[in-house]
Amino acid sequence: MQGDESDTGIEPYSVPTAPARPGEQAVFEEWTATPGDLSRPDPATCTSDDTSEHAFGLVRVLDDEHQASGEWHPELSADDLRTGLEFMSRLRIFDDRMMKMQRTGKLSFYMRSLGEEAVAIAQTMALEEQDWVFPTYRQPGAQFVRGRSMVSMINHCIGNVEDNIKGRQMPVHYSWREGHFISVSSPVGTQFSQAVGVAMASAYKGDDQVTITWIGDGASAEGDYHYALNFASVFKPPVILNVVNNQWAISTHRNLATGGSNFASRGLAYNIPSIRVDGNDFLALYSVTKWARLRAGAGAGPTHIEVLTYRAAGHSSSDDPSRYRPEGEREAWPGGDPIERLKLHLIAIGEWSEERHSEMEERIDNEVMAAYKEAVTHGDLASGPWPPASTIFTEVYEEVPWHIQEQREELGK
Ligand SMILES: Cc1ncc(C[n+]2csc(CCOP(=O)(O)OP(=O)(O)O)c2C)c(N)n1
Ligand SMILES: [Mg+2]
Repeated sequence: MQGDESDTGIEPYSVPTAPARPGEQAVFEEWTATPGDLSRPDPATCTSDDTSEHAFGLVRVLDDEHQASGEWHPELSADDLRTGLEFMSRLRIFDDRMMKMQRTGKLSFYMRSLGEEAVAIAQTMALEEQDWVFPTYRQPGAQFVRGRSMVSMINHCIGNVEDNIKGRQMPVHYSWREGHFISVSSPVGTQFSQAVGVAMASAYKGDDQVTITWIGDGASAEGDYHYALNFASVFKPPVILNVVNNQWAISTHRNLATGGSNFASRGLAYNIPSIRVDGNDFLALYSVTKWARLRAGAGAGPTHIEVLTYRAAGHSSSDDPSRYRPEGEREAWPGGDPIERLKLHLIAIGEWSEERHSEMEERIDNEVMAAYKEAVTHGDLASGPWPPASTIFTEVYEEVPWHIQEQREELGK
């Protein structure tokens, strides 16, 4: 859609729209990138210029026949690949069950990672345990990698007495100190600049702690993204900055955030090595993140990554994507499905089977149901018990401000 033309014939503004809406044919640009197209530069000495092809291209390891090749092949063991497959399946099955709980009134709200499971799982697996994780609501999967129990996650989603953050956050806005998993922020984008600040602190203190953070394509249109890139560019802290381009920001198409250009290449303008990666290719995503971790650990500074993927589900339990997306878009996505692709790769190299996969799914589903049953022994949404009302006022301020104190006295808690 174009704005009114002035007398000079110059269009004063343009408002990009989605390429297809309901009732139209789902369209995606064809992917021409194949594994082996792009070299893997030395992480310690790589400059931003060395990554110009990586920022406009696409790092892939898995091909259409589910074989892995190219310089970015991470050479993970079959055990590690099976672990990744299990974590991704766990996240999908957990999400599926929790969404059903939400639909039957047992949870107030829910957000799934459907189609994007590789993002948090592969990328967190590529880190060290001590590294800081600054997620959005679309990376709860990092907690599975770090060993958080499903019972503890469900306690949070229900907001019962065992919720580790005592009902102070919306469901799925997890916070987990033991896993270095920083509280998910409802105002989108804030975590990006905070992550750079924490990475600057790590560098200052000389810790071997790298920070990883993610932002959505939509949220990358906010100032926080640019502040973060500028500070990262100037101070070169050990940080991994990911833009998860899943094509949609609720009902807004990703081209409204970029005007149609790509996300990865924006990092080049900030002199930060920048790479675009197939976000549904577990091996490519692991490999690129490991490379960024090596750079950060070697004192070579930040890496900017565009994770190219597709949000297969609605934005949240409050959303109905059939109102704004064409039918069949998920099937038309050139990157396929991350779980299916890793499963077929493992089968292709003789390390997995459909039978083992079904058994694993059944085992996980039973675990999720058992975890839910255990969680509700600590209280459910409808009848509690919930954290005491006094916790509205505690554990936030070292010294409680007078107006908060006044409100507490008014409530009598
Ligand atoms: C500062 C701010 N503006 C708007 C919102 C409402 N909101 C929540 S999520 C969202 C879309 C974000 O899309 P994107 O960044 O692409 O992430 P995705 O949901 O696709 O992972 C919006 C507009 C918000 N939470 N915070
Ligand atoms: Mg998005």
